[in-house]
Amino acid sequence: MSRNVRVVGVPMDLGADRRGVDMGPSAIRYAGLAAAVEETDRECIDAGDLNVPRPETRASKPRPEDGRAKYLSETREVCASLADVVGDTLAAGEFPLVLGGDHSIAIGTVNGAARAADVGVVWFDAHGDFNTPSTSPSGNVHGMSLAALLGVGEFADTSWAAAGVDPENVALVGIRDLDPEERVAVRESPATVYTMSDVDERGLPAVVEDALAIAGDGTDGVHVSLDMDFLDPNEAPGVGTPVRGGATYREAHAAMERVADLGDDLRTMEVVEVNPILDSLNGTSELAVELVASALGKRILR
Ligand code: 4U7
Ligand code: MN
Ligand code: MN
Ligand code: MN
Repeated sequence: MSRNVRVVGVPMDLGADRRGVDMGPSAIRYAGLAAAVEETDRECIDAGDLNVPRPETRASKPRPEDGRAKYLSETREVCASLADVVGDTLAAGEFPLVLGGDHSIAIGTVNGAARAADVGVVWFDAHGDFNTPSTSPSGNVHGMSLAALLGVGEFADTSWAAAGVDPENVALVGIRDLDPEERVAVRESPATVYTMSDVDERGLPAVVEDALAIAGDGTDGVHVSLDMDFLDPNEAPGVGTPVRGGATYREAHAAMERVADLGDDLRTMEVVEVNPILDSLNGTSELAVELVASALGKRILR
C-alpha cells in the first residue's frame, strides 16, 4: 500500500458528553503524525479539518426533533461532508486517514468508503457502539455509530445504513463494556464480537487475524476504526470513556502490524476518541501516531 495519505480532521464532540475530543485532530498532528506517515514512504497531504458546529454557537439544548439521540441533525450533516471527502479521496487514488473527534464520525468515514466498493469493518474498541436511540443510556451518538451503520433497530432503512455494510463482514475487537440492551443487540447481530476474554485466551494477534479475515471475506477491502479506548487506560489515559482491562502497548502494536499485512486491502482508517484535556502530556496522541505508523507498515527493523 503505497498510496499517498490524505489526513482529514473532524473536530467533532457532539456525539459525546465530555468535551475535549474536538481537540483530538490538533493533538494527533502535534504528536508528529505527518513525519511518522512519511517514514512509511508515503506522502502525507493534510486536508485540514472539516467544519463542525461549535457547542457554544448552537441552541443550548439538543433539538427535540432528534429525540433521544443528541445532536443527530448536526451529526448527520458532518457525516455527510465527511463521506464526500473520503469518497473523493479514494476516487483520487489516495488513502483517507480520518482523525476524530468522537466515534460518531465513523458513520461518515464508512459511508464514504462504501461508495465505490464493498467494505468490511474491524472495530477496535472497549465498547460495542451498538446502542440505538431507544436503548442508549446516555443519548450520545458515539455509542450508537456501529448500530447506525448496520441498520440496527430504529436505524433500519436510514441513509446511514445505506452504506450497505454486511454485518457478516464486521468484527469488533477488545470489547469489555456493553450496556444491557446493547449486549442483546450485539448477540443478535451477525457481526462477530471478540471480547477481552477472547484476547486473554487466544492472544491478540490471532484474534485480529480472524477479525481481518471476516472483514475481508468477499469484500473489496477493509475499514479499520480505532477507538483509542481499545487500549488500557494506563497506556491511553486521554480518552473520554476509559475502561480498565484493555490492550497493552505491545498488543496494540501487534494488532496494527497485522492490519498492515492487509496491504492494499486496507482501504481507510480512522483514529477516534482522543481527549487531550484528560491526557497526560499528549501521550495518548503520541501513541495514536505510533499505531497509525504500524498500521501503515512501519516495523522495528525498517
Ligand atoms: B465510544 C455508552 F453508556 N455505552 O452508549 C453509551 F457506557 O465511541 C458508552 O466507544 C459509549 O467511546 C462509548 O453512552 C462510545 C455508555
Ligand atoms: Mn467507540
Ligand atoms: Mn469506546
Ligand atoms: Mn470513548
